[in-house]
Amino acid sequence: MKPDGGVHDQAGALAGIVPSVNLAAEPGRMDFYERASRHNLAPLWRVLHGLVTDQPAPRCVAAMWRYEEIRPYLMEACRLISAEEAERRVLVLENPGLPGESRITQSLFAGLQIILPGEIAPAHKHTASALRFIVEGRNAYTAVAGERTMMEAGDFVITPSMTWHDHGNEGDAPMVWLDGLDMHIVNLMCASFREGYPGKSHPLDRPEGAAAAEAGHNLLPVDQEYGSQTTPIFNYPYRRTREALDALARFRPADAWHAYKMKYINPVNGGWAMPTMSTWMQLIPAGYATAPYRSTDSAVFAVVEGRGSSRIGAQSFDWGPRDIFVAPSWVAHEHAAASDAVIFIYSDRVVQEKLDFWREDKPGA
Ligand code: GTQ
Repeated sequence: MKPDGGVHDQAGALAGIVPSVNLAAEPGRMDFYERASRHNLAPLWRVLHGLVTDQPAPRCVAAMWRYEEIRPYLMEACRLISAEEAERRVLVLENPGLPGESRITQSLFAGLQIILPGEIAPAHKHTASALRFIVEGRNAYTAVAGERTMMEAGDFVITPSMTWHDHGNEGDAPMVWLDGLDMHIVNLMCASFREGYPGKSHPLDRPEGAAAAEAGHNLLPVDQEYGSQTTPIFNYPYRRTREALDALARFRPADAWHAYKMKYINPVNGGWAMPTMSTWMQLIPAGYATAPYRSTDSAVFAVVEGRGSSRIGAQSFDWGPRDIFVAPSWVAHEHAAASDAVIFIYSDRVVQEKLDFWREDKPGA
């Protein structure tokens, strides 16, 4: 709901007027507004409180996509268009509060990408960074900047800004992953570039596993310079993430708000793995329920294992493996796990932190 929604409704023809404006005096000002608008001038006082809101006023709403309901649409898309013709055969997860905008939150994109055996999604590069969170399948690769990584369910794979990337499926079953992209942030700043590669696949010039060897073991090549703000690790495999969470849960008590929630980090600087999207993996043990929590970063949740339910504002969602849901900015949410639940999460928190916007709240704490 808009913070000034009630006033909008009452004002009728004077839509846009906020409580600070004397409604009775407005008709006498209309001629001024009209003449000013011809000089590309507009009165701030009519829109001030809608621009500078008392608190976050997300248009994005809580929503869930059940994998078993949407998977048939992915399969149907495969009968209608090839990965090559589509360039990226993706069904966008559109927030119901933002229809037609290709947004799952106001700042972030989410889509499910499907590649069939033998297909290649051709190489391109763009300013937007992408994360891939693997939902289903194995023996498919993504190639980023001349190095391939094979992907499997639960892996978190990164395509940094302006790196050549193509995807291919060398297995015998469909491969599906969740794409998270920051192009809406890029476009807010009008900073987007894109280029297609003049061939299906960009040449490989590094062996598979090179990035993991250089940066995936808490060691970095001495004297190596890093110019990018994105982690040099481009696949965080599920097996190791799961092991870390398991090991943590064996000796630490669960956090009241997060249970066991670990952030993916860039080993070069200890910060978030990506410059525009924060990413986590969360373990909520069977029977555990988290306390209500809210923060200014709207977040996307992708369930890997387990079943449970989440209350987001006034709504409740029952989820299981491969379901995806979204919690808007500043709307309190809490999760209860029926069985050990593992959930991948991404949001724009890293951007908000850099800009000194980010806030969290633990109601009742
Ligand atoms: O794989 O490069 O879902 O460029 C949207 C835009 C995926 C990709 C998307 C993209 C890609």
